[in-house]
Amino acid sequence: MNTISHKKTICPLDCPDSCGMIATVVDGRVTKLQGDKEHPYTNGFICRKMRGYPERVYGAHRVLFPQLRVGKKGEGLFRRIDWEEALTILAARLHETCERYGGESILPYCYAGNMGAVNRFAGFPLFHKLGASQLDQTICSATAGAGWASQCGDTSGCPPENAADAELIVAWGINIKVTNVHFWQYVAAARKKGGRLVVIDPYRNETAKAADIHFSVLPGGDSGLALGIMKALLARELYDRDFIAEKTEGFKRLAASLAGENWHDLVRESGISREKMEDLATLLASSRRTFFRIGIGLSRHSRGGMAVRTITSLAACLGLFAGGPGRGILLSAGAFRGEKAKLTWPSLSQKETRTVNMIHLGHALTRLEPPVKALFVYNTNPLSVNPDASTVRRGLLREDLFTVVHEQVLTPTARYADLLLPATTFLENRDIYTAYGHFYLGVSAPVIEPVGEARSNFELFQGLAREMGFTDPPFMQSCEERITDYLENMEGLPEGSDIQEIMDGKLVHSTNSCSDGRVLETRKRRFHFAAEAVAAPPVSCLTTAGEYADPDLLSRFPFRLIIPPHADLLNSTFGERYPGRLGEVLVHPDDAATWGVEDGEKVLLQNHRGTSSRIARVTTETRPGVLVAEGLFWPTGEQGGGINELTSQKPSDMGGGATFHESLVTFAGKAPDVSSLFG
Ligand SMILES: Nc1nc2c(c(=O)[nH]1)N[C@H]1C(S)=C(S)[C@@H](COP(=O)(O)OP(=O)(O)OC[C@H]3O[C@@H](n4cnc5c(=O)[nH]c(N)nc54)[C@H](O)[C@@H]3O)O[C@H]1N2
Ligand SMILES: Nc1nc2c(c(=O)[nH]1)N[C@H]1C(S)=C(S)[C@@H](COP(=O)(O)OP(=O)(O)OC[C@H]3O[C@@H](n4cnc5c(=O)[nH]c(N)nc54)[C@H](O)[C@@H]3O)O[C@H]1N2
Ligand code: SF4
Ligand SMILES: [Mo]
Repeated sequence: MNTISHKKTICPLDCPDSCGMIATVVDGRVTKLQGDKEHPYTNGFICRKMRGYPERVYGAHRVLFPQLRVGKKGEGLFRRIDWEEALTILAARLHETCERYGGESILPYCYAGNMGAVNRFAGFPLFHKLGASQLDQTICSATAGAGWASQCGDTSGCPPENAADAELIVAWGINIKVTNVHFWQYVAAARKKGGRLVVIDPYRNETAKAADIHFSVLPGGDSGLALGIMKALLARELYDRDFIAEKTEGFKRLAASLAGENWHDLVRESGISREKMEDLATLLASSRRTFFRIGIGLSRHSRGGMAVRTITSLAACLGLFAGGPGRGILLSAGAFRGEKAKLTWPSLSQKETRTVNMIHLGHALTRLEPPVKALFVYNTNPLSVNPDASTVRRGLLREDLFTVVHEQVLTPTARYADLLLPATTFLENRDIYTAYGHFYLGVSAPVIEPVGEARSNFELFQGLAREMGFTDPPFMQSCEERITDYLENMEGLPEGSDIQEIMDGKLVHSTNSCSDGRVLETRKRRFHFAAEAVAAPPVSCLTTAGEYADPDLLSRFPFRLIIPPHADLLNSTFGERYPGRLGEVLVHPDDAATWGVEDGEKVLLQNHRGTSSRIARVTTETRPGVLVAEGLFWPTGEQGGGINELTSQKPSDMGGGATFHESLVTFAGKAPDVSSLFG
């Protein structure tokens, strides 16, 4: 007789939806994952990526035991060792590296493969103790977060549920149907009542295809667009006077600055005509209930922080921060705030050490002085997700670099490991999850025993610290203790919350929610149109377009390339399902005709940083001059590198985030046909 059970768990992936799930376990093996019907936001549904997760847990790509490299770097050939030997080698190597080159020669590199708060930050205490280089985790939301904070302080977003009563939902730089699928239920509910969906995005993505109106803004053009809309609102005095008077500061400065912006520049930079901007202003002003759902995608530009600043300023002009039914603004929930130090333990460090911006990994591994001698990668796949991947690859090839990778599957990065360690999946470990797209928090317990010899990030680092002889209290904590400690005094937890109940799996909704109009009532009570204390320039305005404004590069590489997520991948996770797949690049028919690109043809995209192959899809879904390559697939070497070989280490305007959607490229081996110019 089989033993069958159904256990609750939470999706750990870096996705705003953080779904509640039910795992079916048969004889100790997970056979099925389904959406939890009792989780109000998940509503019984999960995406197709995660429905297939059990195959990943037991699949051929899984790293099952510790291994030492036997082949050349990058070849992916290893021999099996046991954990005892692995920890002995690792502890000795880290001690030796510290002694010979100093703690800063160790670079930890991690991100959000697992969003659980404990496992995500599990290495920080040990690296503080070792005096290692610190990692500035900028790769995703740092720019958008800095843009938001400069205008709105630490105010939370509005709950997505508000959108169900909206007359107008604006999806601004977010592909809801791909990256935030559960939000669609509120769009559908609003539309049932006559509401409309506006999408602002450079290409006709899945969400734009399903929208009522699509504004095809130029990549990096949102500040131009939002400024134009505000200019039109102000000219006709169509703004929320009461809200502006009661809840904001600096409006006059914004008005004066807007008067100085000229329409010609705003139209050129946004790619949207003045008439369309005025129409959109009228539409927004006439809607009593508007909800802005803002994505992170629009911030991956040289003007990314400014894009968020101008859009939040527009939202403030419309009074959306007042919240209420059908009204609101959501970029990132910010629903719960625990003390991060209880996860990372900076008090363990004995001196200040250098900080490396993670998007500069290529530089750090090839040029940084004093050099990085040991790289410890966990919870991330930098060779696929980091900008300027060819420089990262050069770094990983260094013979004098000792690379440790703790992974679930043999990723492109894992192939370069000197020491490869097996990691558990979320089904095999405990953790606590908040979400950036909704307002619930939950703790999940292991659903199955670890597969093979896998160990969680937490277990790995606790074991390694003890192997290295460290007995400070944080290294002696159990996972339960760390979670309980983190939950104490967490902002957003309802008063009188029973921590034990949460530990046992009770789902909690945040009290930071603004559905009753309290959005600006956290610490900093007002919206600041003029943010001089924290950001320059102080008021929203048109700033430089970075690489897209570089005449030298534009002459050689005339296409703007954006690289948004793919529905079948989560960043680079699940790449193992599509070995060698190139992915597509969307090319407008006019460009295809001029450059002689055929639909279905394999094209080599190229710039001064690298090359990457894609299959051309000729379509009006994109604008002329703009190429769209969805997804971070795992192509093999001969086909050119992954798509991030084309992106740059240049940081955005705020927060040190990446400029993933700002690469100029050309088609290698092709030239434009200009014969029509000569009649
Ligand atoms: N299926 C799937 N879901 C995911 C992910 C995934 O890889 N796959 N990734 C997850 C992660 S880590 C994150 S951070 C989120 C990110 O999800 P989003 O917040 O949605 O951000 P992006 O996906 O980068 O881009 C969203 C949209 O922004 C558009 N865009 C690019 N440049 C501009 C611009 O200048 N202006 C405007 N208006 N739009 C622009 C892109 O074309 C894209 O359609 O999604 C998460 N969810
Ligand atoms: N061109 C371009 N590049 C991008 C983006 C883009 O839009 N365009 N998006 C960027 C964004 S938003 C982000 S957030 C980053 C994401 O970058 P990453 O955080 O690297 O995300 P993933 O590609 O999902 O890789 C996570 C890896 O962690 C592993 N993993 C999962 N759980 C665990 C665990 O518990 N322990 C250990 N040790 N490993 C685990 C997974 O197997 C997976 O290989 O990529 C960025 N890169
Ligand atoms: S990836 Fe997102 S939508 Fe899919 S199950 Fe996880 S949280 Fe839900
Ligand atoms: Mo992200």
